[in-house]
Amino acid sequence: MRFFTRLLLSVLFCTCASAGAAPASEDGYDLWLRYRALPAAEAARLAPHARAIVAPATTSPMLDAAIGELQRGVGGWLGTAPARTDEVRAGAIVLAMPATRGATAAWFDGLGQEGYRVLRTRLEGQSVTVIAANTDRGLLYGSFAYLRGIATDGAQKAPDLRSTPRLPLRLLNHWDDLNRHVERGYAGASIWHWWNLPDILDQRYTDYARANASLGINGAVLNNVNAKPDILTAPFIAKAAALANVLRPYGIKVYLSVRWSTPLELKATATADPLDPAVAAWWRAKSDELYAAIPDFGGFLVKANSEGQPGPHDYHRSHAEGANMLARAVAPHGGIVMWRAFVYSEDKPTDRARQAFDQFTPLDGQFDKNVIVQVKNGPIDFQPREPVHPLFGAMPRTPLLMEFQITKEYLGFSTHLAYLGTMFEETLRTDLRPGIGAGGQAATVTRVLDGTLDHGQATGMAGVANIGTDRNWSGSHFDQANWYVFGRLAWNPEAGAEAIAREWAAQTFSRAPRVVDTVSAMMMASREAVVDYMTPLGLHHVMGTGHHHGPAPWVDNLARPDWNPVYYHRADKAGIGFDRTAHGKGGSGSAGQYAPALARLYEDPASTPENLLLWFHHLPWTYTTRSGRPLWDELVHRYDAGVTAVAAMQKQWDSLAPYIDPQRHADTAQRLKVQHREALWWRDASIAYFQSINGLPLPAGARAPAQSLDDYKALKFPYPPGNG
Ligand code: BDP
Repeated sequence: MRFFTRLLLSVLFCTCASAGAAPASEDGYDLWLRYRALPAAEAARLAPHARAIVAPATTSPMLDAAIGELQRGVGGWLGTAPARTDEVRAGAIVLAMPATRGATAAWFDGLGQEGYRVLRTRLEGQSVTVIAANTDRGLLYGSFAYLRGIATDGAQKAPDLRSTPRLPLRLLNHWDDLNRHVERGYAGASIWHWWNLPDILDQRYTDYARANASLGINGAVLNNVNAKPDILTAPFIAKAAALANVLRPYGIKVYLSVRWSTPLELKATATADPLDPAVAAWWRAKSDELYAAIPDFGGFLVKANSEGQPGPHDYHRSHAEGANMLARAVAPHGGIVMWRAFVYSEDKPTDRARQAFDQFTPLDGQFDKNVIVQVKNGPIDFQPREPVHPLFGAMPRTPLLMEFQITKEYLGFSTHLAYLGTMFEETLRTDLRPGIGAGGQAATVTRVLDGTLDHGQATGMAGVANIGTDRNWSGSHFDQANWYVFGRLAWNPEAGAEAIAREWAAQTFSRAPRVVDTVSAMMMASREAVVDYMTPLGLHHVMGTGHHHGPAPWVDNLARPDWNPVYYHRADKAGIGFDRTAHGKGGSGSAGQYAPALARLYEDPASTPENLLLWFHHLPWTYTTRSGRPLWDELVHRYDAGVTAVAAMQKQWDSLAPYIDPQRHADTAQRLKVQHREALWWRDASIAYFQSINGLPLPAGARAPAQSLDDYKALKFPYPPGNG
């Protein structure tokens, strides 16, 4: 079809849509890269500036990917994809590198290897849109940024963008098993079809890569941290190599999780002792084999001596000795080792929240250069709210990588709407040395990651993926936003959760201000609502055993004390909360692991942020909180606030029915309904339990739980997703 006929059709279509017809149904597969036909006025603004794509004559897979995406995007919006040419002409989009004829040197200033500049300017006398970068990778990211700009602003302004990533490692961690089960996955099976690989390549692999490249995500750990030895056998290396070939044009490197005892279990060595020469030689040879198959292989991720996984401690060697042995195997190829700090011991009776710090800080300075210690955002385990992990800022001679969990293991799976941007941002913005940066730059977690705090090496962020075979990738439409915000914050940790929510909403649903305002308002309040109805005031780990679905604060019979909710909330007749103040005051001492200025805040209930009160303190039920309410009343008040907030989200979403396509609107409405029911359940079961402990009456006006405590305790959940 000729361009103008198409344009006319899209004009007609869009006029109908704005005249009141409901938007056409969508299944969410396209994520935020929807490129639906633009309304007439917007198409008319864009068309004269997107007539062709001018690209360097030398081609590369990444350059082709960039051009392919520009053609797909502009083609979707206007009806005709701009052709590729090597001649500059008026109204073209020019992909420029420093060698491009007529290019201005200043365009490339400070862009480094990954940055881009997008601007409307003149080249060879013609008015053009330039996407400039020093590398084809920069052009890929610049092309996506150009498309995002139009998707969010409707081509109102001439593009003028410049960005470089703040962190070099922007990685997804897939907890995907080789049988396609996804540990803590709530969006179907693993997208990696290991059985069919390497011969059969699913279109999803390419679309996954496009989505990641649009955010700047540049690495993927393909398999679960609870790894099997098989991943390092020749057939699986060939499968991983096939995936690497699909992901490479989108700038994504492949990494693998490895099991410490692999050579022993594959019967190639008699031990897995890192200091045994045969073990080191095996890992060197295996690395050579990996790099022969995947020349740009990223490296290894290791969960060792954690939750029953083998590790160097089995041979009385330290984490550093173990990590360094692996690091030396990949170093000749430029690979890295990401060694996880998620450890807590089976036989130590000390507070679990302090164990990683206790084990790792003595090792600061002992790791090889290409080892990065990967630390979860908080010291326990991805709870709805945790304080920052005390290791950040405490290992000045060791690069630390942030591990966030995008999949919502503890925040309602993919049923509850919880935007994690605010949670990630809360961690990244935490000032590790409050007061000390006064007048200067605060000692934020971001600055640990970008290396400026201790003048170390810039690292990055890893996000435990929420991606699966569900048609919409993430289980729910709103969970796509958590993948999105992770990627955007990994690129720029200071981009702002709200700004990111708004741009996601505009691309995913509609640019209409009413939609963007309402959707982003829902998102911004959503995580706090979950905290309120699940774990208010610093409570944590009070969810159901194993699957982590629903409330179970009463559980006290698990093998290890620190698996039991009662270990964490410590409620008794007199009070509630975990005393983590100094030993001298009777606490576990973990507040003292923070830098002195932060530790001082946490040592005193009066200066502890109220949202972490019961994380750090055991307080009487009568303790006066900042609202003036006694602690018990405040707790009940928070549970109620959480439920009320979900009801408010339902109303907000209902009000958007005319603006959102029926399929995605109905799906989200159903989930919100379940969320409301489950928020009430959390509230009622928690109140019923704590009341059975403290024997206090409910605060005036508070509604009694709908059922008895025994009813809540009796609930069973066979076959939960993501577990086992
Ligand atoms: C916990 C999960 C468990 C993971 C573990 C980890 O419950 O499935 O294996 O973390 O991070 O959150 O290793």
